[in-house]
Amino acid sequence: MTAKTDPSLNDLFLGLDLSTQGLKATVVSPEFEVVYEAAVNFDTDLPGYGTEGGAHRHADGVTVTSPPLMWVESLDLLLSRMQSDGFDFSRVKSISGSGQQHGSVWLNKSAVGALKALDPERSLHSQLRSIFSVEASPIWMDSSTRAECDALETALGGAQAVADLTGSRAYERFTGNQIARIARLQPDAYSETERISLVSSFMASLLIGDIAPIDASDGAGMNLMNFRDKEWDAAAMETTAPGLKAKLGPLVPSHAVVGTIHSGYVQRFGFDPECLVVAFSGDNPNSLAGLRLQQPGDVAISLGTSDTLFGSLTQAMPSGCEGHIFPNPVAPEAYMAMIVRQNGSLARERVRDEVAGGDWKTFESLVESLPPGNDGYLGLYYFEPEITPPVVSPGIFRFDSAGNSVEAFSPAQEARAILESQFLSLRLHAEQVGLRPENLVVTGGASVNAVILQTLSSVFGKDLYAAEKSDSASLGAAYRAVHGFQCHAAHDVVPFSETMASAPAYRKVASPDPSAADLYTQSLGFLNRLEKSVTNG
Ligand code: 5FX
Repeated sequence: MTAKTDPSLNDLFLGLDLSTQGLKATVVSPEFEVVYEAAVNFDTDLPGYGTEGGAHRHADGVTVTSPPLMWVESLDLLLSRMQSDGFDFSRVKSISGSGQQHGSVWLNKSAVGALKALDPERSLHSQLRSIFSVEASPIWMDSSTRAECDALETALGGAQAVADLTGSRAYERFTGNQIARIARLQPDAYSETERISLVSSFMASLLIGDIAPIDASDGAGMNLMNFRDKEWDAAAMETTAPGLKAKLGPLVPSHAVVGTIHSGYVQRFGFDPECLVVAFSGDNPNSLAGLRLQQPGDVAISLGTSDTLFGSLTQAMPSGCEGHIFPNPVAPEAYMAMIVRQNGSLARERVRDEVAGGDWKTFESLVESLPPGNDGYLGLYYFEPEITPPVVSPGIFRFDSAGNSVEAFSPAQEARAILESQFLSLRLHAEQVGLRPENLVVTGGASVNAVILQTLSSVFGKDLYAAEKSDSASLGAAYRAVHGFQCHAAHDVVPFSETMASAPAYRKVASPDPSAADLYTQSLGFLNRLEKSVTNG
């Protein structure tokens, strides 16, 4: 890195993450030390909006929305809290951010004027309450658009064709399908809409006081963008809604600077007037940066309510059945692929409760009492409908080594079976979208459990490293703020590995059992056949 692009020691970089449940700030120093954090919880800090988990679940059981004005007010509240803490905004060189993917913010003709005219003497939400043409923003949990997904796949030549074009088959939560539904059901609101932002680009808009462009990584979560050339696709747009291109505006690379902070924040909070705002992006692309996945083969597994696996790759293999391909937010020539398994921690905890009375130590002893491979017994545990592989009707399916159905497992077989089948399934589907981990990082709540880590490492046949912080999206936004700042100074794309060169190394938490590696590799085909026999994919 040239000295010109290096930040000075006094500088700070701010990452914001607007998740489903709240808004979080993470501030890092140029050495990547987290020096400050603050958060707002939508339900408890802004109870007037009446959200549960940050969202409104509608009576039809499929529509899920959030009020965009709540997101505006949360920014006011977060910055005010930082001010009360004595946070020195003048040291912030750049800001970037993360937003829950797929959600949309619908702005009417008054929005640009209101954003430009922000008055530091008044709260943001009092000035921006009438800029929305749709006051309930559909978010990623919404699954009301099956008809629109079918229409898109029919128009473009099927699920694989949509995936080949946009990186994912048509998904209910993807923004284009949400737009198609609103355009059909609320035509007046659609025609009053001047611009449609993503949650991420909307938050950047609040900071620059103008409409910020959508970045290509989050743009790929819309089923509207050609994920290879990073341009809106004319056929997808035409099928989705009339005159859509003008309402979406341009796309920019994720490292692009989209503006400087609006003067209202300079006057009210003491920001440096030259503080840069780097394009905001989706939470998963930000997590990729937050977990420092820098080269093909770097893969992260987040063990949470749902288990997510994502990584960087150069050859994209979009699938009409599963997974998503997005442009990589920190390496414009590369991609990221992502697999989501709905039955994650809650499924593990449910089996633990049944076989070990809720005690992890007992569960661990049960798993360890049987050899890797479970003597050929394999179980598939879908307590909830599953995304990968697609399972509509929940159920549990147990098999012996010949693939015959088995009524029940012993507690030890059950304990080992759930871990092995979950992790084998992650590996199988990752390989099917071209992700073959070389360096494996684990994060999320379950990443403190030794037997889970050991099994994960053995199933993938790789050493396993742990990220020290679990909120990788806001941390990734702060890292991207540094990266965008450096790219801007260099007038070029600075390799993210150079940006992160001085970041501390990860801690190794497990090594694979050498006796198990071949066994697990051979089990992948068996698992694939069993999954296909019980799923819809
Ligand atoms: C990704 O495709 C998702 O729908 C979720 O991970 C959301 O981004 C959560 F915010």
